[in-house]
Parts: sequence; structure tokens; C-alpha cells
Amino acid sequence: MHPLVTILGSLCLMAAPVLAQPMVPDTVSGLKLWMDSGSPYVTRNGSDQVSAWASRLESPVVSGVQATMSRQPIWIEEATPSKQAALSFDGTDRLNLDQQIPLTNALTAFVVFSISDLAIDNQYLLDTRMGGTPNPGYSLLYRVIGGAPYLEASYRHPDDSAATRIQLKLADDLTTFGNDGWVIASLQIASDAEGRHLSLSALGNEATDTKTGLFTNLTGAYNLAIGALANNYSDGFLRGEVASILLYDRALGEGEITGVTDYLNQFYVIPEPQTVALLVGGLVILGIRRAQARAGKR
Ligand SMILES: [Ca+2]
Repeated sequence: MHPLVTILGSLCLMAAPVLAQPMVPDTVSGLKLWMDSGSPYVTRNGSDQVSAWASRLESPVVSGVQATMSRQPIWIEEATPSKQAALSFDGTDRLNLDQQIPLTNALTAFVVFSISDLAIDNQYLLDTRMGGTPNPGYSLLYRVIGGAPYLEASYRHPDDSAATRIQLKLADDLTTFGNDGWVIASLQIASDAEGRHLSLSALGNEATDTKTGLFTNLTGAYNLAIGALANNYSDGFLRGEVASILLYDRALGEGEITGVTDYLNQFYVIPEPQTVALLVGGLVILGIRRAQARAGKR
């Protein structure tokens, strides 16, 4: 390589932002669901309507499925700021996992998403229900409260008279928030001697709440749904895009949440840098493609 090219390359590396160490999701223990919008994991027809979205994990083998074509989300090849794919939900769509995810005494979930219609309240990203009354379950959803966008998490134990809810404000008004509208949210529910703890984080902010009682896995009538309520087709539909979902069977530590969030941020959200063109003597073009570096790490 020409020495000048080496020097320029070094300068470019030095100028790159310093990022925390990302943690690839399956290097963190307890992963039960890894939804990745990459083409190999998405079953779709010629119009990119998605009938199945498979978890990347070898165990458990699970997919989000939808047989009804009008309720299938659409796969979009370059959807996120980093030009990764996502599934677009138009307000009529929902995927349901084809089996239940076994959890023991805690959960941590991550969702990479973007909301298309900010004015509509009660858009569910994730939801599961036991069925019956009072229909216990846990949810992660987009809300509009007092004219501002919020993220809400809820958990309802079978013994609870009302669900525990926590809400996190995403912006002061209904303008686009996040990185080009994209948000990485993490939800954690765990319990110890003090009670049950819910925490929700997004955009560098966190909301937490504690309630008496233990977390119990909820198995029953309805498997985890993506993009709508698990138990009906009347409301709660997402109008937005989902690029990734992770579900862990335990409460991740703070460093693990940061590491996984950094991975998701670098892969799905951080935009491609502009190709750098330099004129050196004749014409030397150095193309810096972070996508290639990322592909190598994956
Ligand atoms: Ca539809």
C-alpha cells in the first residue's frame, strides 16, 4: 500500500468516534429470542409481505407468523439509518410467536423500532396475555399522553387487581425523536425480597418502579405478539417499523444492557458515514464503509 494511503487511513481511524464495547446478543447468557430483520430470517412473498419471521437461535426454534395476507407486515430492505432492513406494520398487521417463550423469574427485552404515525395512542410493540379475566400479561407500547410521545411497559400478575405500569417520556411534543426516528428500548422485569422491579430505558433515559410480589412467567392462551395486542384485532396496532427484538430469561446487569444496546445501535441505527473522496496527485478515492466492518463483526 502507498505510504500516504496508510497515513490517511490512520487519520481516518483516529477521527472515528470512540464507542463503548458492543456485546453481540448471543454472547450474553439467557437469550431466548433473537429477531433480526436480515433477509435470511424473513419468509416473504414477491411483494415482500412477511408470513414468518424466524428467531436466529438454534434453541428454542421459534418464529413470528401470520397466515392472513392483509395482516402481514412488509419487509423493507433499507429501512434504518444504517440501511438495515425492518418490518413495516401499517396499522392492521400482527405477528404471533408460534410457541411460548419459557421464562423463569425475570425478563429483559430489547426492541429497535420507529413509529410512523406519532399521533396515535396505544401502539403495541410487544404483548402477551394469559387469557381469561383479568387477563394477566406484559406489554411494551407507544403512548400519546398530554400531547407528548411516551413508551410504556406494563406487567400484570394473575393476583394483581391492576397492572404495574411505567412510562418514559420520549420527547416534549409529537416531533420525531430518537436517531432519525429510531429508538432502542429495553424493558426489564425482575423480582427479589423487596418486590417486583420494572425498568424501562430509551434514548439515554430510564424509568423504574417497584411493586410488592414476585415476577411469574405468564403462559396461557396467547403467545407473544409483535405489532398489536395479543388477544384481539380491534385496537392496539402498531403504525411503524421494527428492526430487531431480543428477549432474555433473566435480569441483565447494567453493563450488559449498555453493551447490547451499543451493539443494536451500531448495527441498526448509526448512519453510514459519507464515502470520503480524496484527491491525491492523480485521483485516489478512499471509500470508508463501516458496513463492511460491521459485517465482519457480526
Ligand atoms: Ca396490512
